[in-house]
Amino acid sequence: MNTRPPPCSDRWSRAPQKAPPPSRTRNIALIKYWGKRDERLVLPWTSSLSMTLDVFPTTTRVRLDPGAEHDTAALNGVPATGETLRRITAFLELVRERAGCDRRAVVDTRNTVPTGAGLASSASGFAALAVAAAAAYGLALDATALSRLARRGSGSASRSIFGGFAVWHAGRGTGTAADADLGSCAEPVPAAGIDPALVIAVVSAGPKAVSSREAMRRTVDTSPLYRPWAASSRDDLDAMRAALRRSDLDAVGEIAERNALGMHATMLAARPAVRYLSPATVTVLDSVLQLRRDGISAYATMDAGPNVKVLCRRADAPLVAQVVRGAVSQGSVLVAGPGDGARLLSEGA
Ligand code: 2P0
Repeated sequence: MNTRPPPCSDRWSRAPQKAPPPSRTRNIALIKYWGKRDERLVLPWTSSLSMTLDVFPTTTRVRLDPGAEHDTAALNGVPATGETLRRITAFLELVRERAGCDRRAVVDTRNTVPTGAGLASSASGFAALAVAAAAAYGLALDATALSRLARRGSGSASRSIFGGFAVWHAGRGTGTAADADLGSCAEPVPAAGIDPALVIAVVSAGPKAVSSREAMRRTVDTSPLYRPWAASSRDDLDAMRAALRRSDLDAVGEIAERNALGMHATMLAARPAVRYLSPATVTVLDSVLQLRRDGISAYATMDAGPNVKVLCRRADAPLVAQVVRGAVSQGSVLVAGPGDGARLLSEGA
């Protein structure tokens, strides 16, 4: 068996996919990932399920630099430093180990969404970096292997390798053995029968006070509500998959909303509490309740930030967006649909 790694390459690579249409790697979880059982390997306590979006693309270029002693990275043209650069370098180390190549890399990432505002920028960032870095270092990885690799950068990135709906399996155990074979990775979930939209209310585009990584750690370590939520989240996932199979958007939305509210309850019960939701969040949640009272299927989900994503039928999205816009005094509202997973762009695309 030939176990030699593929040769280093100096070519540029970019992820994801060809444009137009733009690359689409951001995902919003309908069953949340919240809490790791193994921090180093980014193994979660529970499985999660998300929809990859057709908005906010991330485009990442990776070039190997034979003369460089360190990796360098720029986010929207600004050199990365501190924890951001450390995470990128740690991720590139994984790729170098697998490729048997120690050349340093130059990473250039362009995000079209505010970083750190609870709109899942690390998911798209590490999914794009996984695809681009694997190509630059000459690693031929299938989607499952890319998902496992992306997970090591940021858990939710494992789901962004796939388009549409994807489930990230928690897997079992801890340590390197737990990551053997298929381990913890995402796979697509067929959901052809529903035509969903997510109306995204950006009530604050500022960076969050507590990183999701720190907030998860604190929740797992101190919240008395964490274990009950994790147990109910496993049931929610089964119910969600069944709802997607029968194309039942109302059930999908109800399960997503209760799962997200439960996740935020676990954080509120952490010591000290983590509270991402703001008064503006609650105002949008009220407008979603009113939509339902008026007979419109609309369901909310929130991540590690105050912004609200409202799941509805695509046909109802203009009305839902109008109502949500009325509830958002400052900020913006946009409509997303299901998008493609992370892919390589051809140079010049
Ligand atoms: C999710 N979030 O499922 C959940 C819901 C936020 C709330 O995944 O520590 O940036 O890098 O694995 O992936 C945000 O967490 O965390 C996240 P790390 P990540 O989308």
